[in-house]
Amino acid sequence: MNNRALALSFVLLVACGPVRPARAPDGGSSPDQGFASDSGFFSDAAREPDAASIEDAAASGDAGPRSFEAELWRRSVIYFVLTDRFFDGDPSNNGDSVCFDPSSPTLFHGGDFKGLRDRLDYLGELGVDAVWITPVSKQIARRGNQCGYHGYWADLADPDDGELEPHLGSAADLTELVEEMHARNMKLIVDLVVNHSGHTARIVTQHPEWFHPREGCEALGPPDIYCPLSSLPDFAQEREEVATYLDRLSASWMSRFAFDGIRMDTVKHVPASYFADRWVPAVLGANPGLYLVGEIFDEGRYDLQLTYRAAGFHGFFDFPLRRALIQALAQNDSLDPVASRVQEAVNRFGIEGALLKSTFLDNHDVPRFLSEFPDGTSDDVRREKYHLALGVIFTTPGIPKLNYGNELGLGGRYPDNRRSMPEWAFAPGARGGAHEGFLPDAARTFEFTRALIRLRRETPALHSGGYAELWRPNGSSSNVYAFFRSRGSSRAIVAINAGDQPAGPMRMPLARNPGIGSEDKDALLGAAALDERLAMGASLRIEGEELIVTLPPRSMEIWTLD
Ligand SMILES: [Ca+2]
Ligand SMILES: [Ca+2]
Repeated sequence: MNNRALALSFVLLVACGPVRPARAPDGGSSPDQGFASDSGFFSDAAREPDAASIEDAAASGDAGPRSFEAELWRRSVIYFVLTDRFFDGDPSNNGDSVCFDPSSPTLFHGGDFKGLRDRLDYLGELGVDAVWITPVSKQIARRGNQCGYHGYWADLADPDDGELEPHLGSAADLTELVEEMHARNMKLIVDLVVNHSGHTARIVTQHPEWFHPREGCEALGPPDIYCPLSSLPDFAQEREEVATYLDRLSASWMSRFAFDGIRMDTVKHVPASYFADRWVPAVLGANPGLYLVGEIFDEGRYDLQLTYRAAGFHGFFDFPLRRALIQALAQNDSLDPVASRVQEAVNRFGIEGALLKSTFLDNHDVPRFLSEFPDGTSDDVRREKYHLALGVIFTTPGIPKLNYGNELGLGGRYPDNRRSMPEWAFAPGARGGAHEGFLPDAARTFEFTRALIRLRRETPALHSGGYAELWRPNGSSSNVYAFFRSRGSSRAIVAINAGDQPAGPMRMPLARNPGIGSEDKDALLGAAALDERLAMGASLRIEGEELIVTLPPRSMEIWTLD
């Protein structure tokens, strides 16, 4: 295991209130138009998710590669790649200077399917086993100073021509990528968009009536759904011919390429009924084994996630937990909101549902986590707290998702949050020292991330276990959060001290914790010792019917028993 002992320093962070993110222009938006988040549509139709019915439907459907395997996905760690910004494996597809300029943040940089395939060894070294790539559809022509390097401006046509974005490579390149990943037991998640097309897509001219009007869209229903997002042509999924077109287009991608999952863009801007009645059956009909994970950019609550889970998605990126982690760890606040979000997700999705949501720190639509710290925060403190945030996403219920560069301590706000992966990243000997925009000595963060990935993979309690809170700050001066997880005979205790002072000894009730089953209690109370997995200087012993825990400042520990 990783034996990193964090340096103890006592620099006090400047407390800073939570800041609402200005969503980076992605997903198709242009830089002068931010996303409206958290607004609008609220459904009281939320009900307990029914993952079993999806599996049953898949199992009884037409022959497909395989049915959905929850266990396979729970064990996974997802790595997100903005394909154009990862690695240029084929300069011959870079095209001319109209859209290609690695010095411009809004044009193509050259990354492609072949480049990702060339760098799978790197992902293997890190230990991730699933990759989410940005959309692969052909993009519209240059618009102002921008081209669709991000993939969210599809140049769709009727009939669908299924064209791939040439900068990313050919169909053969994509097939080779999928095959190589499968040969390495890796899974590929592709990004799809059914909310909108690119601004000047051919289909907009062919069928103007297939899109919601810009004027008067509010009268049609919730503006989040019926009004164009950042002025992008907004599909009217309520029209039969539009639904049919989008169903076929999506199913066609699944039939042509052996993708393992779909990341659906801008979910909350599309009616849940469209996903439930049309889209989910269409894509699962093409491949019943798909993991369906959606983007619901709502940091304030889980209500929409419940609504869309009921429509057939397996999971969503956990934006509320991400916001709580920024508050608690980047902005020196209490861990209480983190504990609250984790518990809330377990309560509302059920543990099986919570295990299939995706935990993460940042993505291409938001500032990178490391840019959320107050100015003047030392690199050591940023690293320590950032490692704690990574620790939370790898140990609380959910599938961790890394954003390319997270594992090297990459910071940045738009457009720098989408900068290209540097070539030194791929050379283990070059990761030390100082690199502009990254935490100093990126190798330390790489090794810590790698250790978390390995520990999670070999510990069923962490990837597939139940959850019981042991401790939260509850307004006290000790900023400590601790929890217990178990799956069969695999058991783990995780404790985090986000405070700048040592914590403990803290006496955490074990025997009278109502969330822990009697078998687990007996196993813990009868254990001679637990295995300390991170070696960060903490201690744990079981005395009477309590856990006695001490933690150094800004540290965490994972103890296991099996
Ligand atoms: Ca290229
Ligand atoms: Ca819409």
